[in-house]
Amino acid sequence: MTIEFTPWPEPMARRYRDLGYWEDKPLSDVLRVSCVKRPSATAIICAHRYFSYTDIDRLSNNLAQSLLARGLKPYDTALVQLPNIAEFYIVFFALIKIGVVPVNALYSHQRLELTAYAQQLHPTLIVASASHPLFSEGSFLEDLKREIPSLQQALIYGENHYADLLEDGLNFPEQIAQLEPTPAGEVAFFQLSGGSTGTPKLIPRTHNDYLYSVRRSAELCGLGPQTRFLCALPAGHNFTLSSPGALGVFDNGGTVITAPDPEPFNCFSLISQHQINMVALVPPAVALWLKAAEAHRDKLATLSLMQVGGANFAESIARRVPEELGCQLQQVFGMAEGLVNYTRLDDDDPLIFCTQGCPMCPDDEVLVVDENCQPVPPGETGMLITRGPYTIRGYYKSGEHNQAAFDAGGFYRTGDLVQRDGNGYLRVVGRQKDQINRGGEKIAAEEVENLLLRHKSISQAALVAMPDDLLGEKSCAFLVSSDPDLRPLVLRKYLRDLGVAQFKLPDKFKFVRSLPLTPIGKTDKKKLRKVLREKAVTSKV
Ligand code: J2J
Repeated sequence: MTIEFTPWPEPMARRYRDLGYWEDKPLSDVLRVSCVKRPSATAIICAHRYFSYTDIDRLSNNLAQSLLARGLKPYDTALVQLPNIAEFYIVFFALIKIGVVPVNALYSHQRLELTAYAQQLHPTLIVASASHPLFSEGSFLEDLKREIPSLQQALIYGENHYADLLEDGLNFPEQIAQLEPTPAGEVAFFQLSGGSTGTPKLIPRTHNDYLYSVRRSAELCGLGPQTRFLCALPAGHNFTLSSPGALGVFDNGGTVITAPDPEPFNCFSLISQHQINMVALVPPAVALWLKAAEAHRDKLATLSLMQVGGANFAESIARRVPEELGCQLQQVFGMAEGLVNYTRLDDDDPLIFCTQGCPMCPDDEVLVVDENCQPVPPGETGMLITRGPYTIRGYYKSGEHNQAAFDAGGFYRTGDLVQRDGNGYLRVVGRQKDQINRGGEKIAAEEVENLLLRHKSISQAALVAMPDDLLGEKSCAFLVSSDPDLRPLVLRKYLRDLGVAQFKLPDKFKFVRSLPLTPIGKTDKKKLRKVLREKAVTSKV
C-alpha cells in the first residue's frame, strides 16, 4: 500500500539528495528538533492557551496513539477541517507521525468542497469542528459516511471540548506503539490547488520536498528562536504553513500566535500583547491594516517583517508598508504546487516594491515562454513554467488534467503570466488559467459555471474577474437565462444550497442574450472582462 503520486525521475531525485535538499526525514522533524533544543519554549499561543514544544509533542503523540488504538493505520487518509487553533497543528503532527495522510480543507469550505475531497481520497478519518455550521446543524456527517464507506472515524470537537481531543480519554504515559510516518520520499499530506477545473485538485506533497521548502524558506527569512509569528491567514494554506509559515517557525524554536483571521484590530492587540515580530498577509488585508494603523500604529512597535503574497500587490500600497506600518516588506509569490519566490531581506527598494521576488532554490528551473514554448527575452511577458526539488510532478489521480498541466519534461504550467528581469526577479503581470483571484482566495471559473448550469433556467454561464479596489478582483457571472425574472438573490441562495463556499458566490450577475465567442467557438472571456473593465472606468468618472 502506498499513496499514489508522480515521482521525480530517478536522476533528479538522486541529485536533490546529493545536494542536500532532500534529507530523508519526516516532516515531523520540525517538531522533533525544537523539542530537543528548546523543550520548554512556547511553540503556540492560542487565545489564552500556551503550549510548549514538549506539550505539542506529547499531545500529538497522545492523539497518534489514540488513533492507532482506534484502528487507523499507515497510508489511511484523513479529511481535516479546523480553524486557526492549536489543535490544527497537534492533529497535523499526530497524523504525520503515524503515516496517516491528511488534507486540510479551508474553514470556509462547505459541503461541496469537503465532499469532492472525500470522493477523491476515500478517507478513513474526518477531523472537524462542531463550531462549523456543517457539523453543528444538519446531517452532513451522516450523509458523507453513507456516501464514503471508507469513512469510519470522526473526531468532531466542540468549542469547549477541545481538551477531549488532546487527552482523548486515553492518556498514554509511555509510547505503546511505535510511531511510524510514511517514508520520506512518499506523500506526507495533500495541499489544495487553487484550481481552474470543475473539480478541485489535490496536491500530493512528500516529506522530502515539503521539508526542503520549509527549511530553505526559514533560512532565507532569517527565522530563529526569537521569531514570533502571527498566523492570521488560514493555517493550512501553503503560505502560512510553509513559506516559511508555522512549520518554519517550529523548526527554529520560535512561537506561533494564532488569530482567527486577519481582522486588524484583533491582530493589532495580539501583536502588542505578544510582541509579535512577523506576519504573512494577502494584499486586501494589508489595505485594512494600513487604514487601521492610522490610529493604532503604536501597537505595531514590535512588528519587523510583513510578508505579502497570494495575489497582485500594487506598488503604491507596497511602498506604504515600511512608512506607515514601520516594518520591512517581503513579497512572496508562491503556489501550493511548489515553487516559491521571495524578495530577499537585503534587496534594494525597487526590487522589494516592484517585484515578487526570485526563486528560493538554485535548482528551481524557471522558464518564461511564449505560445510555442520558446523562452521570451528578459523583461517581456510570458508564461511561467517550472520544475524543481519541491514542485510536484502531477496532481493526485488526475491523469488527463496532468497531461495539460505538465509538459513532457515535467515542467508545471503555472498559468501565471510573468516578466523576468536579467537577475531572475519576477513580476506577476497576469494569468492565463481560468481562475479568479479574489484577494488571494482562488476560484476556478469552471467549477462555479458548472453549478450555475445545473439551474433549470440557465443555458450558458461564464464567470470572469472584474476589478475591485479592495480585493483586486471580484467575480462576475454572465448568464443566458430563459427566465426573465431570475434574480441575483435567488441565484445566490441556489448556489449556497448546493453547498459551495461563500467566497465562490459571484459578486455580480449579468444577464445577456448570448455569450460572445472566439473564432473557434469558445466563450470569449477576454471580451467579457473588457466589458467589465470599461464599465469600471466609466462608472468611476
Ligand atoms: C501575484 N499573484 C500571486 C503574488 C501567489 C506563498 C505565497 C502565496 C501562495 C499562494 C503560496 C502571488 N502576486 N505575490 O502557496 O507558498 C497567485 C498566482 C499563483 C497562485 C497560487 C505560498 N502569490 N499568486 O497564493 O496555491 O496566480 O498559493 O499561481 O493559493 O496565486 O495560489 P496558492
